[in-house]
Amino acid sequence: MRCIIVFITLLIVLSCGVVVESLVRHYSFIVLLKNERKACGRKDIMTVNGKFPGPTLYAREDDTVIVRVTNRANHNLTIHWHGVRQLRSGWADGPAYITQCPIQPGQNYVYNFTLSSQRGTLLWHAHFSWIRATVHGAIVIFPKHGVPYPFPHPYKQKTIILGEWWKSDVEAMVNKSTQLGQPPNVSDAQTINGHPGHVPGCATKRGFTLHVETGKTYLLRIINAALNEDFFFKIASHHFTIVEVDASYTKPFKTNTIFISPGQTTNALVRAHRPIGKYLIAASPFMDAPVAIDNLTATAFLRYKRTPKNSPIVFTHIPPPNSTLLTNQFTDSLRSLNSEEYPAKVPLFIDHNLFFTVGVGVNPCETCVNGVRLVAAVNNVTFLMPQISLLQSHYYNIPGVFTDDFPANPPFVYDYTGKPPTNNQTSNGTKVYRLRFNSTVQLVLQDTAVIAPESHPIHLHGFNVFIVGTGLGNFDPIEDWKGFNLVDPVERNTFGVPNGGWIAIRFRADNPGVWFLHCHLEVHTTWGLRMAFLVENGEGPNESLPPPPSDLPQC
Ligand SMILES: *[C@@H]1O[C@H](CO)[C@@H](O)[C@H](O)[C@H]1NC(C)=O
Ligand SMILES: *[C@@H]1O[C@H](CO)[C@@H](O)[C@H](O)[C@H]1NC(C)=O
Ligand SMILES: *[C@@H]1O[C@H](CO)[C@@H](O)[C@H](O)[C@H]1NC(C)=O
Ligand SMILES: *[C@@H]1O[C@H](CO)[C@@H](O)[C@H](O)[C@H]1NC(C)=O
Ligand SMILES: *[C@@H]1O[C@H](CO)[C@@H](O)[C@H](O)[C@H]1NC(C)=O
Ligand SMILES: *[C@@H]1O[C@H](CO)[C@@H](O)[C@H](O)[C@H]1NC(C)=O
Ligand SMILES: *[C@@H]1O[C@H](CO)[C@@H](O)[C@H](O)[C@H]1NC(C)=O
Ligand SMILES: *[C@@H]1O[C@H](CO)[C@@H](O)[C@H](O)[C@H]1NC(C)=O
Ligand SMILES: *[C@@H]1O[C@H](CO)[C@@H](O)[C@H](O)[C@H]1NC(C)=O
Ligand SMILES: *[C@@H]1O[C@H](CO)[C@@H](O)[C@H](O)[C@H]1NC(C)=O
Ligand SMILES: *[C@@H]1O[C@H](CO)[C@@H](O)[C@H](O)[C@H]1NC(C)=O
Ligand SMILES: [Cu+2]
Repeated sequence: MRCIIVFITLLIVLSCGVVVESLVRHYSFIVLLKNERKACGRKDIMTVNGKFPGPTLYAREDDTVIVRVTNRANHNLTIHWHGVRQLRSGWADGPAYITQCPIQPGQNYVYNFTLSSQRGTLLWHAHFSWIRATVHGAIVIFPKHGVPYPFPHPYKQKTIILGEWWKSDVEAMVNKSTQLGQPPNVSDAQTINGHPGHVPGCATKRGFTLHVETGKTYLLRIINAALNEDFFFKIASHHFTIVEVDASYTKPFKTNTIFISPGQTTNALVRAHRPIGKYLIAASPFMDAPVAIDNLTATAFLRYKRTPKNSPIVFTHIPPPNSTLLTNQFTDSLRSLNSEEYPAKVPLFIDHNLFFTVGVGVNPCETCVNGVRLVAAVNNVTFLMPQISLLQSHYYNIPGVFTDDFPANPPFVYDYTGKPPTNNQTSNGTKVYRLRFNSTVQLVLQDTAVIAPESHPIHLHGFNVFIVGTGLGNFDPIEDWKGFNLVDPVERNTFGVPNGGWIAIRFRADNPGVWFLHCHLEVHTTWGLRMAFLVENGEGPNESLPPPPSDLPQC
């Protein structure tokens, strides 16, 4: 016993002596028009520091990160730190017209935030229009000094960013489709770390290669930075041990197929235990609704050290896009680690019991192609972007920007997934739902069959949520509630509403500010599948939003 105490004391002394304080890490992001790699016949793309994908932001848990963003491109933009809790730093969250006005061409803004009690993989991306198509990158948060991973320490770590590629100018394309009221074009290729692999008319000189050594274990930090594509991710003849999603540790489980939606991250251990050789890595799309997708598969290779040149490639079966079963197998296997060190603090008593329908609709539009415009809505409200940010309007009490009457339930009850009403129009507004500081929320998100049912990866800013239940058909508030997992549900910031089904989440509103909730398929966000929560201040400065930084962009 004495030994252990001495040992523990030593550790404390050691760690106190070496590193006590967290660091402040400075980054400079210069957004410009540049193409370091002329893939797929496209000239200048908007990038950060000339890189696609952009630079990785490395930090440790509890570090403060300062990123000076300089806009040298020809478009308004903002940067969002996707999944960073932003405790009392809502001014640094980033979504345009929600927490800040855009950084206009020629302007700067310094994002200043602390990575409180978070470790794992997240991503950053532009949060204005569709600019995140090429303006995105990884956030890697290491555990505090001396704190091990709750899984075997990997030999090496690699970041894998999945994305999409358009041959034409994405902003011009989305602008046009909005004017016409039509669906925007799908991408021309998918990418793995910026490379599409073997795509006709789209070949890059090099592809991405994951170099491995026999017998070693690698930690892959996989990020879906695509605008509109859910992905299956596979490595031929190898399996993954999933250990973390969205910067929350999970109970480890084995799978040979990862399912990952836009905005989600997955950490997986891969052991190089096969004969030396070259193995296919594939990112292929998932879509189980009658919706056009880019159905190409991005490819890369895992290559063992000492693999002979021209050695044959080991291939893998690519799941068909409509493999719903595979997505369910993956998401149903996810559980919080829920250990002593990393407990799952699921709210057990609920203050706000909310039920939101999510789906698409069709509104009249005189100037559009068929006289109609495709829209999307939450509780039948198509969210209209305000002219100045909601957070500024809230903080300075500027009237007329938003109303706080976002409905807790849809306007009327119907058979959401079975027989939708014949009227497929939506209402609109800039509405928020108000929450008291530290109140608890249960939110059931219900897909609708208006036009057609479809899955929606929903992202909530400012919080992690627990996924306590999910199912097909219409949510039954009596029966379905009984099956909720309140012990070790997975904790995420981006969660999928299944096609023709529902998902139930819980969170504690312990972060004052205005927090965006939206579909992370950019096409649906653009159509209006978005709303915001306004979390009031609590007592004293520790529970209140501080004043904005002096360089906050103005509209
Ligand atoms: C970042 O914010 C902290 C307070 O939250 C402040 O003390 C510090 O000066 C800020 N740093 C910069 C570079 O703005
Ligand atoms: C969108 O199109 C309109 C009309 O053609 C044009 O005035 C505007 O500059 C375009 N905006 C962008 C961001 O391309
Ligand atoms: C969409 O794709 C079609 C066919 O690939 C192309 O002709 C059209 O110009 C694209 N539209 C826009 C707005 O880029
Ligand atoms: C992929 O999409 C194209 C165009 O929409 C279609 O012609 C093709 O059959 C699709 N391929 C697969 C494998 O679904
Ligand atoms: C998936 O699509 C294929 C080809 O369109 C079809 O034959 C198959 O029945 C579909 N599978 C499911 C589960 O819907
Ligand atoms: C929307 O509803 C109208 C009226 O019921 C119907 O005519 C139209 O076909 C519907 N549109 C779609 C895309 O389903
Ligand atoms: C949505 O709102 C529109 C406009 O108010 C209304 O006509 C329609 O019936 C509503 N639909 C649903 C499903 O609530
Ligand atoms: C919002 O709804 C009103 C009332 O239905 C309608 O007149 C207006 O055109 C809509 N605005 C937009 C941008 O859809
Ligand atoms: C929030 O509420 C919980 C449960 O009532 C309580 O334990 C906790 O101390 C509260 N936190 C704050 C910051 O008030
Ligand atoms: C605010 O938080 C700091 C640091 O956690 C703590 O030292 C201080 O006592 C708190 N102040 C109040 C008023 O709760
Ligand atoms: C850029 O943002 C400013 C401030 O909101 C706005 O006035 C301007 O119209 C925006 N420009 C474009 C091209 O969206
Ligand atoms: Cu969606």
